[in-house]
Amino acid sequence: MKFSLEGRTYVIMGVANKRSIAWGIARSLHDAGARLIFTYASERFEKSVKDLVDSSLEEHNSLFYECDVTNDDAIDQTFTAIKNDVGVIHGLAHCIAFANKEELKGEYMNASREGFLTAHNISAYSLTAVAKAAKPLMTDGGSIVTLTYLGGEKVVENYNVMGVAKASLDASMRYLASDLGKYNIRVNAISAGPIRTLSAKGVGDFNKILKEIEERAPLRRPVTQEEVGDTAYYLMSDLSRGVTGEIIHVDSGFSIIG
Ligand code: NDP
Ligand code: KAL
Repeated sequence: MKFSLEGRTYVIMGVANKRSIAWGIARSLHDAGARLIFTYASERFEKSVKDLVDSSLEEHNSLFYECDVTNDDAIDQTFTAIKNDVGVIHGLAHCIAFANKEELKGEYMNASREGFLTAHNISAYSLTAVAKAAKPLMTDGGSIVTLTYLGGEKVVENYNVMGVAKASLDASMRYLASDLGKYNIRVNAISAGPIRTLSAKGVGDFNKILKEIEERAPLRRPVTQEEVGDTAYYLMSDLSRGVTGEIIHVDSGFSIIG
């Protein structure tokens, strides 16, 4: 039996489909009894997210809001609507990243100014923007969790501008943890190993990356959305009440191998 999250409400940002890491987090929090609020980038994803939730989560009382994180007004409107509809939230999962496809191959040096700014805007600044908007709703304290990748700490082929954006995301997470700790709001990141999601599709040679995990990671296998979901559950629950500003690697141990 899980440590119960009954009576608690969590915002999940970044469910695209059933393969999304955000969906692994949603299921884990739902299993622990939490109420969930889903946000998606545009109206065109509303039906697919609602259908997925309705068909997969038993006895849910989830709410749904559109929120394009590049738009400050949209962020304000979303969190104002959530405040009006539920009042208090206890945590937020930020599972959002984007870079233009052409930036995700070849040499980092060729990054364009526009591509660099797009990746940083959506993948890094958005955490700060949503943390600021969510803070007034976390009156009982809270836990903010973001998703990062090893490519922000070490050079990983093809990850390029997204690696630089993840380094910015990691630093943003630590500065936010420092700012928000006095309100009993914790901020942490999960560094996930490679998982085949819509974002991972068509970028780099994913099979080659997974093969290296199978050969070299201590656990000799890739991680799953469920495993990342359960670590997010730990970070959202009081089990992790003394943990903030931390990156937890859920990657079969790959990051320790030189
Ligand atoms: P998904 O493709 O399932 O999710 C990416 C999400 O980002 C989508 O839901 C997409 O929303 C959302 N998004 C993109 N742009 C915007 C925007 N402007 N406003 C709001 N939402 C936006 O991929 P993952 O589950 O793999 O990615 C989730 C997180 O996990 C990312 O931060 C990623 O970097 C990280 N990660 C992934 C790993 C992997 O191997 N898959 C490894 C380590 C980290 P929409 O579909 O509505 O456009
Ligand atoms: C080294 C790895 C191999 C892949 C290289 C780069 C991966 C970058 C991730 C980034 C989030 C992918 C994109 O932005 C894809 C985008 O250009 C096109 N896709 C889309 O627009 C789809 C439809 C939407 C849903 O995607 C988004 N993101 O909105 C990294 C691997 C091993 C690990 C991964 C995949 C890490 C990660 O950060 O996702």
